[in-house]
Amino acid sequence: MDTFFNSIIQSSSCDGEVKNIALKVADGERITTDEALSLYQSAPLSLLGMLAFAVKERNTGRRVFFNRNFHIEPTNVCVNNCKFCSYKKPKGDAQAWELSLSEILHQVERYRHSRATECHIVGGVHPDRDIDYYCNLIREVKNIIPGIVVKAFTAVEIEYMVNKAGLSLRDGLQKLKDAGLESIPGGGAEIFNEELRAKICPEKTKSSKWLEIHRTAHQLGISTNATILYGHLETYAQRIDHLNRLRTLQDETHGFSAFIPLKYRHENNSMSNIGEVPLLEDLKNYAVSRIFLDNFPHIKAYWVMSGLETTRLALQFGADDIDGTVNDSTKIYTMAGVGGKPVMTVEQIVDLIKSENLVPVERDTFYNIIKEYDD
Ligand code: V47
Ligand code: SF4
Repeated sequence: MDTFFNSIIQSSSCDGEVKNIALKVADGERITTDEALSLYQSAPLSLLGMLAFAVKERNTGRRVFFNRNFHIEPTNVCVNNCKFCSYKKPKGDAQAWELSLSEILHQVERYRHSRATECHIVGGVHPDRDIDYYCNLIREVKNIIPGIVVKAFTAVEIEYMVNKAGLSLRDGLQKLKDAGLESIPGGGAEIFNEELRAKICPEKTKSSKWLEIHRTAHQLGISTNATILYGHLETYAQRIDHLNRLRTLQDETHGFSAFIPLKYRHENNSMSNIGEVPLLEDLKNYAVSRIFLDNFPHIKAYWVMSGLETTRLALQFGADDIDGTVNDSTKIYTMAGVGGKPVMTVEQIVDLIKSENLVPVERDTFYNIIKEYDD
């Protein structure tokens, strides 16, 4: 560890316990769950930022990754009733949609010549669709844009379609893989603590099943992401428990690419009364996630969810990825009250990253480098 860094830690005003944890982090040592709790509870934000940025720099230097992607949301009709969800609507509701295959493919056509490398497909758990429908959808997307990576379906959608087909998890995932599924997004993780999960999303895939789905995907060579939904009723200890279950699985499989903290957005859902946590919590959460998840290659600040100003700051607090160009067909966050259009050009992304004195790097889904903007 560099002596300058060491002297900043020694001279910081925090207590001895936090100083010792900071020295451990600076030395590249793994921290325990109790130490992560101390960081949440007692570490000054400036120290957390410095440590998280140092960890990020050790992993990926001054690079910040993004990709050219677009989202498809086939439906917002869903068999579940998550209390934080502003997106799900009952069949027939004026705000419900159930796109037909040809409507979806019409959307995909718009990106035929866009140089997009990833098609992200996620939606509600529709009661009438099945695994054959989704396998066909993947094949058709790849027919229109050969070579595009289809990153699709949260563990929640996968559990439902695999059960409906009467397949084992392994066989269901293999079938999706054979159809062209190469990556699974991180949604549906929410918060693993069973008691709280039962309160905020009672019907959803159980925590152990979410982890099993990702474990099996990793075993089959399908890369995945992981998320946490934070800023609602959870405690710091429950956040750390969530991170710890992910870190433990990652030690076993090494199949996660990125961890994505998702801040609970409060408009138009049945938990609206609890409001949203302040920016300070977002930054703390990025920093502790970067420090604790020492085996996760990337921490993503999903700009569509966090907004551009928080995304900028997140890059100074350990995040090294901001997702991609996206497009206005994603509605999860606009319906939950996040303003602005969820679409950025590559130029805007590059400018945003450069304005933080960092180096924009266009990547594919698997973090292979496509172009480094280091001029
Ligand atoms: O699982 C739903 C979240 C997730 C709200 O893997 C909410 O690259 C906040 O997982 N406030 C789906 N969050 C989105 C997701 C995702 C997004 C972008 C990239 C990737 C990736 C994954 O959205 C759900 C849930 O946790 N969510 N409602 C809300 N009101
Ligand atoms: Fe359905 Fe997903 Fe909304 Fe839950 S968060 S109700 S699973 S669409």
